[in-house]
Amino acid sequence: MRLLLVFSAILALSLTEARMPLASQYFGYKVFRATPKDMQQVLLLDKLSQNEDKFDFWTSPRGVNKPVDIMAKPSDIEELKSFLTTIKVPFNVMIDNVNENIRAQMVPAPKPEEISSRKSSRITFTEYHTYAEIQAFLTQTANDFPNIATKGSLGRSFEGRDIGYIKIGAPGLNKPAIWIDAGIHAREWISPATATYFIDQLTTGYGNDAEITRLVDDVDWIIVPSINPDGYAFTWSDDRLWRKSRSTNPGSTCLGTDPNRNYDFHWDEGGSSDLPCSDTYHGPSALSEIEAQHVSDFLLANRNSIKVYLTLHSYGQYWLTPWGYTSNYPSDYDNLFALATEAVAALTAVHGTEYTIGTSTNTLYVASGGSDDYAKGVAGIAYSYTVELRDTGAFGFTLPAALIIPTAEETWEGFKVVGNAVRDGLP
Ligand code: 0X9
Ligand code: ZN
Repeated sequence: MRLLLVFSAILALSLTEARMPLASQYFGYKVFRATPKDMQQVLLLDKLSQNEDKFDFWTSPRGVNKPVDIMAKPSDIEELKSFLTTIKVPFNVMIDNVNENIRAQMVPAPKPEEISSRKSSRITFTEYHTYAEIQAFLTQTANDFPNIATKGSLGRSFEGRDIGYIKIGAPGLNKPAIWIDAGIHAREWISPATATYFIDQLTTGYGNDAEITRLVDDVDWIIVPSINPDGYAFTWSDDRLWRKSRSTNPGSTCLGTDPNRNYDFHWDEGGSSDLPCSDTYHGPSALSEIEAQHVSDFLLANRNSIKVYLTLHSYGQYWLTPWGYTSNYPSDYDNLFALATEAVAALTAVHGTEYTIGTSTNTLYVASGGSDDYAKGVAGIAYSYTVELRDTGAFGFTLPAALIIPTAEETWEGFKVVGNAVRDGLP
């Protein structure tokens, strides 16, 4: 017995050690919440956020009295604190040791060799899953539910990963469709987890739940759980807090473009960076990213059937409408707002989770080149939403796996409202 204990202790130790680079990468990193009190402070924080190497802004400055979450490495903590003190911005510590949260998120921790191959096909919602597991789940779903589910591919990523999608819908002609994508920002892990939950609900509920049966009979659901697979794989293998794609940038050693600044609608018109090392780099040209090209091709090819475009992000609990490139409102904003209000009411009814509804620019900040703006502005999909899932910063990107189910189940109630509205015919 004793020997067994010793043996499992050694095993646990060696597993932790084998994963050391990732497991200890963020040791001692802290996330501070700074709340600017006037416009000058907002601008100073914004300037700091453009110093791309120094601090990782988990959220961007949004305005007076709007909190900004900033991660600092141990050696920069004092500098950040003294900067905030000098410019008189009140702040507090939101996350004391980022590494602790990351470790907790990776339970059970996969062995390094499992990261790219772990292929449990039956997905669970009590832990986060790797890219390989998510793709295997799509294949398995298509096999298990051949009458209503088909797996397809948008194409391959920069590093050659398949961008799998699943179409869930009973056979029928001229059905309206809903598009849901997830994982455009690699570190927002709750997003793919929530998308896979939707796939599970739609398939296992068909024939068992009257509402879901109607939603699958009358609507086609196109769900892409990982539209930035290289970035997502990288968050498992190398850097848990990576945000962008993993493409190379000529003339720079920094990799990646922010895919949500890369779309070809008012591209590079504000809120994106010209610097390849920045987390909001817009890329060398519009649609430079192969992943964004694949999404664009699919949306354009199916623009007549897709009635709603939904893209899952985190965090902040916002249900956002276009536009993100301008503070102007779209002409049909009232329709977008009405549906969002109904969806959020259903979402909030589950656990009391509150969401803010509004246009991206007016609720968050200007950020041009977003996929939501492209879906509406170019593909002509009138109803386009970015949903920023839980939480409001207590865990941020390091949301515990125990919160996958509460998050996904409340969001699903909101998404069913959208599904029913599509079934009924949107205004
Ligand atoms: O900045 C973003 O890309 C999104 N927020 S996140 O914290 N997940 O990065 C918001 C995008 C809103 N849509 C547009 N600006 N088009
Ligand atoms: Zn995001």
